Parts: sequence; structure tokens; C-alpha cells
Amino acid sequence: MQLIGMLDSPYVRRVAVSMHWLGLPFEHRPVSVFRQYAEFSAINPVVKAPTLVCDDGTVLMESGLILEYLESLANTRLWPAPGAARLQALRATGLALAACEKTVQIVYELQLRPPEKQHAPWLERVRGQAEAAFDALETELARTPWPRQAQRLTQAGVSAAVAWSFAQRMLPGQLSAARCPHLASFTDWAETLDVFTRAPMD
Ligand SMILES: N[C@@H](CCC(=O)N[C@@H](CS)C(=O)NCC(=O)O)C(=O)O
Repeated sequence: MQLIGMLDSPYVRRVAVSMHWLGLPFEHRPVSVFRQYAEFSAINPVVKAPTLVCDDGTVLMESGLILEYLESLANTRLWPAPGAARLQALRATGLALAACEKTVQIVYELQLRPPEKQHAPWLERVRGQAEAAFDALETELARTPWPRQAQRLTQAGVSAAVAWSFAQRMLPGQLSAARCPHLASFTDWAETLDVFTRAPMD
């Protein structure tokens, strides 16, 4: 299998970390959706990262769907057993993905649009949404701390840590650890795990 996309994309990185955790071997091809558009387009004309090229040549996209397929191959899941813990993990993962989406929108607005075409009310809106998602994640973690054991990592832990690291990298100084201390501390721990260090952001 080939995982296509740069690890500075939180969506690519959550898939890469999950693949390591699931023990699925893969070739990572760090092709950029921006700087290597033509090369990416030859693999997936939709040019979405992550793209997974399966062993039979099927091309998948959308990180959640890719993870669903990968979990079927690994015959295990990065989710708690059905019940209250699963529900909490689904909520936290949704918040992490929303935080990623809003952070990406800020980055696109600031980096892809010329300054005179940037729309301040839109930026303010998505910044508020990103902050709301991170604040809600912080509330979840403060209420029910996640276990710091590699074997008890869940998709919520992977996605939340990837989202926080991504925002720290892309919006330096804008979301302080003091605002989300539980999330920042959990991320510091997660980033030391083998499954994370094998999928570095740069
Ligand atoms: N919902 C998608 C989001 C993927 C996404 O937006 N990826 C970005 C890179 S971070 C991308 O492909 N951008 C290029 C584009 O949308 O044209 C997922 O979970 O995979």
C-alpha cells in the first residue's frame, strides 16, 4: 500500500500514525498537493491528501474512510469498545477533525490568498470555530483524562494530538498551552510515542 501526501497535513499524519499503530506496512510518498500538483494528479486526479493506493490499485481518499478500510485489514480498531467510551471517542475525534479543518481554512486564507483579497470576517469566524473545537477538546480531556499508555491509544488520542501539533506549527503563538493545558500535555506525551515519531510532521 502507498500513502500519498505530506505529513504536515494532519489528515495524512493521522492515517500514518494509525497505520503504524495498527502494524500495517506501507510506503509513504510525500507528494505535495500544492508544489507537486501534476505528480499528485497522476495518482489521484482529485488531488486530495491523504490518498491511499491499495494493493489492488484502488485509490481511496478521505482519512476517515481510509481508516475504516485499514482497520478492516488489521482486524482491530483504534476505537474503544462500543459504549460510553466509544461515544466520547467519537465526539473527541469529531472535535479534533473540526479543529484541523478550521486551522487548514485559516492557513489557506493566509497563505493562498493575496493579502488584499483576504476576508477578515471569514478569518475571524473560522478562528473562532477552531478555538471552540480546541476548547471543547480541552473540556473533554479535563473531565476524563485519557490513559497515557501506548496500547490504550485511541483514534481520539491520535487525532487530538495531531490536531494540536498541527495548530501549534501552523499558527505559532496563537493557541497557547495555557489555554488547553490538558490537551497540550497529552500531545507532548503522544509525540514521544514510537507511532508518532515514525510519522514526523517534517
Ligand atoms: N476530509 C478530508 C480532508 C483532507 C484535506 O483537506 N486535505 C488537504 C491537505 S491538508 C488537501 O488535500 N488539500 C488540497 C485541496 O483540497 O485541494 C480528509 O479527512 O481526508
